[in-house]
Amino acid sequence: MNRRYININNKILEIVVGDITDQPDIEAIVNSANKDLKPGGGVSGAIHRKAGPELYEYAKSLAPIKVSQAVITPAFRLPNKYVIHTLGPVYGLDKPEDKLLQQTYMNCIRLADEYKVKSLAFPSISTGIFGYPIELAAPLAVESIIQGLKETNLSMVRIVLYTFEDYSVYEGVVAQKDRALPS
Ligand code: AR6
Repeated sequence: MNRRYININNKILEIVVGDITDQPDIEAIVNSANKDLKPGGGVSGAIHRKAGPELYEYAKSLAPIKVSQAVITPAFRLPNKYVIHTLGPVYGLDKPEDKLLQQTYMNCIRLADEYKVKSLAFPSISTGIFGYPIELAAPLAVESIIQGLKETNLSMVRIVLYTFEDYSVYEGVVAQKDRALPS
């Protein structure tokens, strides 16, 4: 199994194994960016490669961004309408990292909602180059997204995990939340 969802007030939180740049049924994808919104590596390298050079041309006028801030651009050659660029906390450097990570997710969801986006896909923010241990980041990500779904008009949020190992960490968190939900 590499896909699972839970129902939050008739809205969906879904986790999948995949590539954030290959989510054609989703209106907006989130870029785990650097403060200058440059292509970089990891998720942001993949997003800029697929979107084309127009993305950086457009995004650079919005930089620099602060930790947990979110900004929105068109998605250019990606199969989505928008890219929401955000800056997650660097583990061990930006404090308090748990609050900052939660705010990062919330600011993306609120910005998506302002743009009337109904479906949004996140990568696992800060758990690559920024070094946030995924076991600590996953529950914060899932809790923030559940809160965001409750507070906004979004109807679905997908978390796209790059590896089965990362997916199984999130799967454990989602399974626990599912058991705690009223049936
Ligand atoms: N689709 C989905 N997930 C991915 C993909 C992909 N194509 N590629 C990597 N991941 P990272 P960060 C996973 O490093 O830690 C960048 O250079 C990856 O396995 O992209 O927030 C920026 O420019 C990991 O679990 O983001 C910043 O400088 C997760 O996505 C900095 O890295 C996040 O990995 C941001 O670091």
